[in-house]
Amino acid sequence: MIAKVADASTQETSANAEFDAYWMPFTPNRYFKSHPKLIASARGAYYTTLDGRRLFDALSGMWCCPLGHAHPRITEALTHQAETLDYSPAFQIGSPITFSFANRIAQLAPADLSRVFFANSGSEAVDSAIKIAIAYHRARGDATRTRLIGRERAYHGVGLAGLSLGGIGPNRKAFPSLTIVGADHLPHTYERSQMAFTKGEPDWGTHLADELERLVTLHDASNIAAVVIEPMQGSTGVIVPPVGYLKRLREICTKHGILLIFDEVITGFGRLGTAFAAQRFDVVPDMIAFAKAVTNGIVPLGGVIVRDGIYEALMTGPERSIELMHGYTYSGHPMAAAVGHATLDVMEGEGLFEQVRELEPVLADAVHSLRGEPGVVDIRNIGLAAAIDLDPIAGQPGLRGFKVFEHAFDNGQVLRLTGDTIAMGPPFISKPFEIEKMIEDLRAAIRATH
Ligand code: PXG
Repeated sequence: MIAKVADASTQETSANAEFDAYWMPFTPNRYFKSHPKLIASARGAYYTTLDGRRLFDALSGMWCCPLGHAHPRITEALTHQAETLDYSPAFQIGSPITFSFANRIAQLAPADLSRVFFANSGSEAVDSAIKIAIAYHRARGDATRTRLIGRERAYHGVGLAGLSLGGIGPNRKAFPSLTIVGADHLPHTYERSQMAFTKGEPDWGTHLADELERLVTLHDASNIAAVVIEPMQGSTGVIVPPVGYLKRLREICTKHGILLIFDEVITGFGRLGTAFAAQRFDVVPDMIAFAKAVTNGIVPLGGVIVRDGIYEALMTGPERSIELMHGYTYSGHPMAAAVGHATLDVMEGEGLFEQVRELEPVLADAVHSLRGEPGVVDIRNIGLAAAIDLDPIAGQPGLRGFKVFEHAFDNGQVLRLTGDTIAMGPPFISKPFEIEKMIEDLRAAIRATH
């Protein structure tokens, strides 16, 4: 089929051959290709569309660009590294920049989480953490510990392990045979009747951590390798953990010898005002999976930070034998390490974790001022993350959220949509007035689409 080829500088094409080949991820492809939303460039906290409109980046890319776009320090690091060492093999050979970057991440991590395994995405980070957990138990003679515990409403990426642990029904629906046998799920902690419009951590729901005891009784601790948890559930709309919930999970895991893995792909590197959510909630997990903001989203990078004892337990066998049969062509990519260094230079040099803490009440006050707007049924926030739930249009779940998202896109900002939930995670470099404007523009979108 020869589709109509239109001028790409306008967004008025309905069917456009240019769009045929690219199968877009997590996107309604047919709708997009007749209603394209195209970004031409980005600088600071703003995108520019092909037709020249400026849009506020209300989700920091996809939670991954907290320093904004085209940061000169990052651009410089990228250019310099490309000219110095653009790639070197990841297995059996290393480059100093990867080692120094791992050291730096380890320094930011809590307690004795001091070993860093690199991957390229959040999905791979989760896969890697799970393989390390299972290998660790096996190395200690606990080879039956292979079962995994995730949570309803969780998102751990799209790898087979993350899919199995994840708790988002529609993501799993088409792939029942691909989910790992043995992953069970804790209940999620969201109960609107108990916590609607809570600022920060809800008081209700701590008891839901005790459901882990029930799963331990069901499966037996001797079969369970790890519990994998997003400290704050991001993708399903900023579900903030109940007060004390994560501490309780930690206690139960410790009691039963189960590893606790925090998936900090969204919360890692400052989103909650501390390097990791582990520090904000004062809970030390056994591993932290990270990605996204570690390189400000500019070069793909993910990884796992592992407690020293786990690494040590795996350092066995003959000196020249590989201790963990796992890794990626791009593990520890020098370009990613260079950009990661630059990202941390900026985060540390400009005190951006503190800045997030200063902006948190600005976002909280602004977003909670939407209470009472038509169809707003809940508002949640923590750190520089917030979400609102909209009452669905009868019989058409998701349509209301989509309309708000599109209205916002046409009127100055890129929000995040999941169903009838709108999420925001503005860049750390945002000014208070920009956060307030983001909310006022959202208010306008809510009113216009009601
Ligand atoms: N774990 C968590 C907690 C995530 O949020 C992944 C793993 C997977 O990462 P990769 O790099 O494989 O995509 C994620 C990804 C959103 C949104 O708007 C969230 C993600 C991705 C895209 C959009 O909520 N999270």
